[in-house]
Amino acid sequence: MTAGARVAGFVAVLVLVFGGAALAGGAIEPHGEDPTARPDMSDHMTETPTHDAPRPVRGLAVAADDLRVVVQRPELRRGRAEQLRFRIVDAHGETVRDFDVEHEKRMHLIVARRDLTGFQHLHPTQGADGAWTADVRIDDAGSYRMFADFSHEDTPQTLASDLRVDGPADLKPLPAPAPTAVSDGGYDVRLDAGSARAGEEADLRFTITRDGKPVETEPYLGAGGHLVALREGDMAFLHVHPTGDGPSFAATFPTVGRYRLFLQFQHEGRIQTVAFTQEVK
Ligand SMILES: [Cu+2]
Repeated sequence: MTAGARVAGFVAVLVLVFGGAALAGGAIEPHGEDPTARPDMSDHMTETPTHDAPRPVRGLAVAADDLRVVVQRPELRRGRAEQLRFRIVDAHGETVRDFDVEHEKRMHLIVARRDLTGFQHLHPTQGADGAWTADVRIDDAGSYRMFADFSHEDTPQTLASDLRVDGPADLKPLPAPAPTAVSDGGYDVRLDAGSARAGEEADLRFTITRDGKPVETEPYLGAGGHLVALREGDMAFLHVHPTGDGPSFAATFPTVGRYRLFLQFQHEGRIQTVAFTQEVK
């Protein structure tokens, strides 16, 4: 299979997954090598995709652009300190060793359960053989996704694979959308997402207070905060980028539906994590 055919196939699968909702919302779809793979989308594009534009949706596949994530042992024991080990391999199965620094790290690892709970953001270390290792502890059983988020040859990639944590899983429904949430360290966070509409860039602004007093975040990974957005239903991983100095971000939600936003920020040297459900019309 040629690289072009592979990418076109990947795009075709995404178009099937998003289906009519994407068309109705005028969503920007990931770019492909072959624009004829989705000729009926062209009228609905809000901007012309280029090879340099980040894909608005990533993380649905173990492989893209001739790169693949290989997890050494995807079964993890519950409630134990485990080592999660994985490699990025190229089309020949060779381990990729060179990664670009993005957000101050060469590899970002996101782990979350299928019900969008249990979010973790880790920074694995690379061994001499090119493999990445992260210390991880997962306390709740269930099916998890791991996202390897990196940039290789100036192209951002998010490759994802399943992890299994054995035991009875107590799956949770997605919390209803709410403008405020409390971080794991007790900070009150308010989200102003404006009118988040499918296919349009949304301006996501977070206001953080503690005991009623405004909190100024410290730089974290080279920005005012770090945001991961996952779509309900398939855990599509959205491209989000920071805007300005504070915890504010631009994100294009590709379709209507619900998304879980995981904001991380730093204050007094500690990382806080807080999650929101965002409805997109
Ligand atoms: Cu990271």
